[in-house]
Amino acid sequence: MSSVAIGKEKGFGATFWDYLTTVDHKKLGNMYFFAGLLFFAIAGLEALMIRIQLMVPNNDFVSAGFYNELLTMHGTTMLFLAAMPLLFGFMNAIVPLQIGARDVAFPFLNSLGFWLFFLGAIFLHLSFFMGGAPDAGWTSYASLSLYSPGHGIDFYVLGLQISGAGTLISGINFIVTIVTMRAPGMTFMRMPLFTWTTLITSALIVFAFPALTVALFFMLADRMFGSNFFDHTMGGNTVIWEHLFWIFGHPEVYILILPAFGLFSEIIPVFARKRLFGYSSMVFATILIGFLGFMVWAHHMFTTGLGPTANAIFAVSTMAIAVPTGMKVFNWILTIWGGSIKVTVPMIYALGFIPSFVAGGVTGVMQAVAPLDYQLHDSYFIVAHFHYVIVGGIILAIFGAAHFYWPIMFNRALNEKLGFVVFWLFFIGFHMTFFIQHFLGLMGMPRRVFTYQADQGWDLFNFISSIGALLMGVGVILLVVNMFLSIKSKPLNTRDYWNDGRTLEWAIKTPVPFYNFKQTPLVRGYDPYWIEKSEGNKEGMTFAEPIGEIHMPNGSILPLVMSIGLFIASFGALYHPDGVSWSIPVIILGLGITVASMIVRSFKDDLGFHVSKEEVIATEESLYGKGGNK
Ligand code: HEM
Ligand SMILES: [Cu+2]
Repeated sequence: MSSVAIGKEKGFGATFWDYLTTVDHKKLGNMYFFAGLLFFAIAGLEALMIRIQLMVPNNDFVSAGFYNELLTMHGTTMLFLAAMPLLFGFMNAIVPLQIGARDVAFPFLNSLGFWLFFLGAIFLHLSFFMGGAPDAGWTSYASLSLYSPGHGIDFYVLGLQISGAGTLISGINFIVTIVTMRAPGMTFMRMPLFTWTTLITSALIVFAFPALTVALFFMLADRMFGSNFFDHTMGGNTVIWEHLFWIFGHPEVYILILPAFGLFSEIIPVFARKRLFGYSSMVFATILIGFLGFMVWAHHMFTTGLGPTANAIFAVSTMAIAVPTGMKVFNWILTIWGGSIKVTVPMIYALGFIPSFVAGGVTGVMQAVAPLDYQLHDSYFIVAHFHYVIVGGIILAIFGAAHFYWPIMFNRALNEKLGFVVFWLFFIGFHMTFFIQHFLGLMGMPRRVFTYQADQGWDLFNFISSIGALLMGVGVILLVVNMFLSIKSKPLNTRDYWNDGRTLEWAIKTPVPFYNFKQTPLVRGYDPYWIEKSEGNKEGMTFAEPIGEIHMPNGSILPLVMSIGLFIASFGALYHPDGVSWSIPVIILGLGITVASMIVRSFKDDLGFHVSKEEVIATEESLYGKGGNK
């Protein structure tokens, strides 16, 4: 058995090499979380710079060109490199525990998915230091991005291709994990909602990301090899980019919001101390949202001239999504209704989420009315809308879930008092920043402008909006302080930290051993841990097998090496059109490294390692003392 096992599983205790070679879903979950947090901080800083620039009219805090780069990188980073990895952090850390598994189906691929995401993100951010970041908006419409000078857009195309491949791999991994690795008795209609939303989200990833991959390849070919997919002067069609982008782009927002919904469906029953209301309808609503999410993309293109018939169809399909979403909102409210509410930090995020998200959802239905959208399109009303659903939905879920799952992920707790301070700073700041933007939009302020003339009625509202953004910034800084303070805090070494856990992840004593469960649990119903607790079962679990030998995968450096190869090759591709002599050798070197490590992997007879019964007992005692995980 490798030395990684006994005694090293103490939250932050692993070595740097362990993190470079790990295939353990728990460690990868923590890595996704902190990498996502890093890019959230960077994109948050970009948002603050945007708001400082717009704080007063005719401002020159940043130039027009740099503003376009800030705006583009803020949106792109927040969606692809912050919100998604943060959610992948929770999916990796929690879903295998929720279904009673020892890891995901493809641990090696899981590591590859992480490193492709991370190196793709680094590649994109190097653009700031190598001639300028992409500047055509996160949507990178071809009518602008095709002709954008410099390599900014090429960094966007190649960076998102690499990180997108990582996301696709993760999506496939979670589908196979959830379908094939559930513990005995964990039928689909006994799965926790976070597992369900992870499954549907992964299916959306598998169907949506290929559209983006194809669009990015067309953009690459047009910019680097002179093809004309989107160049209308050469017979191409710039609207095709918009269709391809939004066939991916709208499902992308559900790829983000569904796991957030899932997190709140875990948090609310625990602190209402009541079973989730309408479980089956919640599952049905999740599937329906996922399905309808693919039928609405052209609501981003009502003003593109698709014609009244197409607009009407997409208007109706967009409004239809409000029905299953509304079902979820009522189920959360009815779960709280009549419950004995414990207002902890995770719960106050849930209580803040419901009205905030509904406000964002309602303006979404307004914009679905195509004639009204002619008025609102590309105005600050739109900016306000999507920040209400994104920040009011996804970010509040991520912050609440950080408090909720920190005990399981790091065997420590975040400070509750500081947690409430962060919530109110961020919550008040959020509404101050974006509520007023609805009115800026109704008063005609367009989005994506780096400044504006004075005395158009926009001055005060922009000032208030910027103050709100600063408040959010202070809130996020204090949240990060809380996280780092927890490192120094006393390890919890406990089970069911919130005392009212209902699902399997709360049945394991922290720190969670590298093999998760010493014996595979037997699931006897929905909310399995709650069932065991209510029957007074001290172990917290009924086991499907006696204690015995466990098989686990070995770590490997190869996923990182494979990703580094693609990272290197991308530089060659990026500068090839400039006619530099070193581009082809660099492409060959990079692809060579990737292919070579794939060959090494396929020939290396790595069947993992065995953990004997004695070693399992020894690990339990080393983690929890005599008597182990009781
Ligand atoms: C945390 C505080 C945030 C602030 C203060 C903020 C502020 C802004 C502002 C002012 C704009 C509009 C700029 C313009 O049109 O000229 C913008 C655009 C955008 N934001 Fe945020 N934002 C925040 C968080 C987020 C989050 C969490 C996400 C997504 C996860 C996000 C995604 C976007 C996107 C996609 C755009 C559109 C960019 C474009 O037009 O290409 N923002 N943000
Ligand atoms: Cu949409």
